[in-house]
Amino acid sequence: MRRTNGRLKIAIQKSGRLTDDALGLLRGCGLEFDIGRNSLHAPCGNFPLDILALRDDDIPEYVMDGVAELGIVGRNIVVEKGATVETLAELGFGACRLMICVPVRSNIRAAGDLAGRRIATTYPTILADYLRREKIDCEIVPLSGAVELAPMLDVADAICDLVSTGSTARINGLRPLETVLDSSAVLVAGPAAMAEPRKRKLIDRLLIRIQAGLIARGKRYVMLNAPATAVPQLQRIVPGLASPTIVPLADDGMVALHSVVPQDVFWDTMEQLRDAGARDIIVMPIGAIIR
Ligand code: PRT
Ligand code: ZN
Repeated sequence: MRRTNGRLKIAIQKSGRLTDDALGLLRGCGLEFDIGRNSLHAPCGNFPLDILALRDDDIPEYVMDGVAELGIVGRNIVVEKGATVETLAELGFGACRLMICVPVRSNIRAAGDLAGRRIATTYPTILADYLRREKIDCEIVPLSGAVELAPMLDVADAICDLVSTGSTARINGLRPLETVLDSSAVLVAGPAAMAEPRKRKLIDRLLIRIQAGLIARGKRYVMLNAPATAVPQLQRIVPGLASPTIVPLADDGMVALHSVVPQDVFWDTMEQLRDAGARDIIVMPIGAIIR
């Protein structure tokens, strides 16, 4: 049994694509901590949580083994490592796809054409599972980096690597063929921590904060004034206004209407709201929605 001081540890990526978003997520939960570029450990001052900064590849195993109770890491790494951890939340950043790409001029047009070919990847486990599922028999060339160069160096006929914008593949003369896995950053917990009531309670407290931030993301608090007679039409324009707070104004026949609305829906419908009689429209960001 590991020694415990009653605090949780959360492992995040030390320095990489997920670092800023992971720190932003924790700060958005009201956690106060001081973490420098080179620090590996930062205690939170106002919550019993310590932040560990690690290489992303090590996070699933550390969480599985209970070195840290929680981790923020790409789903791609969790699946590749085969870690027995529980996914508590999808965090809405670090989105990418693990894709098989082939040289632009390749005669490989569909997944079936990969039979008998070589695919270079840093994700041999996920790729092997995919090929088994799809009943495609080909050789996996495991590499530790610079996978995009493999076809040019004639080390492989195709690659299987992460793609987000697709520009790296394009620059290296590759075109996407098949998606093997959709990924984004996830919050994971270790089985031992989830089974221990005191830790579980702390995890649940933190999770409520994280989910409150996730629910609020992309939503805005909208306040507007309108003639009471216009309310049904306003509700038709913005379905999110289905159960708004409506307060009568001193001006006869006018009401103030308050509601939470998805940001994109609001901007798409703003002109229609004005045409329907809405005035003095105020849009405010929301920090958290606690359900
Ligand atoms: O040092 P450490 O081991 O911690 O970091 P790392 O270098 O292994 O990981 P890092 O920081 O590159 O990525 C961390 C995580 O971000 C990944 O595990 C994914 O979950 C997620 N992520 C999201 C990505 C990408 N998008 C991504 N585009 N990880 C890597 N890439 C690479 C990809 O490998 C390719 O080289 O970016 C290139 C393609 O990008 P596009 O935009 O040109 O398609
Ligand atoms: Zn890594």
